[in-house]
Amino acid sequence: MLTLALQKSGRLSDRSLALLTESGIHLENGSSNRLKATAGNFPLQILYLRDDDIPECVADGVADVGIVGLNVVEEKERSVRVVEKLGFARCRLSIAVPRQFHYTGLASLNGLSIATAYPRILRKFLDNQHLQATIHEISGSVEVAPGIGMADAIFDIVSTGSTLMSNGLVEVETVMHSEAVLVATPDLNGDKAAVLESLLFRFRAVMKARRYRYILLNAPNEALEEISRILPGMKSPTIMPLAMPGWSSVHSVIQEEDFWEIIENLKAAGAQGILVVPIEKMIV
Ligand code: PRT
Ligand code: ZN
Repeated sequence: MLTLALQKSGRLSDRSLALLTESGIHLENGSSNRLKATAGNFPLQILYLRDDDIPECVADGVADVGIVGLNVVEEKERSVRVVEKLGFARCRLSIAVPRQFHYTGLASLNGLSIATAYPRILRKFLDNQHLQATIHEISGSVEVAPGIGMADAIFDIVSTGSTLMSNGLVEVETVMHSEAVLVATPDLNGDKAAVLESLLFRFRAVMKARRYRYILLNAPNEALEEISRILPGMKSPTIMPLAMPGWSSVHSVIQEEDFWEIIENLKAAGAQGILVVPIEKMIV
């Protein structure tokens, strides 16, 4: 049995649970005020914790693995192994200054006081850049610190940037990029390591499928060569004759990020009746 620590409630919770569900893992005794749950059909137990406690619990072996933001892993400096990036809760940790501040580059940070809930990550950055700034550690609402005269600048999580903007702040340096990651105790034993491998296999199949789409289209036979060039597929596209002479149906797999460009090229090459559908799992 493997023990997985998840955030109890917050920005990581829904997506972490969705990843389990899409991986075919169903949790029992999942009532709302829960501390623990077990999976009915997979050797997995869930511990629900605050995200800040997850690196320590995994490092101490209270949980074997956990899902937490990379920013929290780096800040806590516990001995855990990052096993996989999970592609959600993406954000960056940046330094921001008031709009009226005349920022001309890193040297402008010398002598400032910077408010943050991530003092260790900020300290490392300042030391690496040989900058002298004072770190003012606060735990919440960091973005209000310059407005109330508590600090000159802030170092905080940015996603869309709208929190900074509504507080009259401008992002001037991005220090790190973060996303949810799967972390593990460094020395998992044989049985637990095997369960982790099988969990990872499922997570990877789900994550890969999310990045791809299945595409079906009809095309005149003379366009097939060009269309096969546009649609490489996992090996090569599947081509089947239609009942109508001179026409074929083409099936393939495309990356979501290339979607619009590919569709335009396909139409220009003569494709018709294009259907694009999600893929549930993808094992290559
Ligand atoms: O209660 P618990 O301690 O478990 O949760 P928490 O309140 O500490 O964390 P939570 O749930 O807010 O965030 C969990 C993780 O989500 C973070 O550690 C990040 O890894 C990730 N994440 C992704 C974010 C954001 N995006 C985000 N936008 N965490 C926080 N924010 C906040 C940020 O602090 C700022 O106030 O959103 C604001 C900025 O957002 P924009 O869109 O206005 O730029
Ligand atoms: Zn937290």
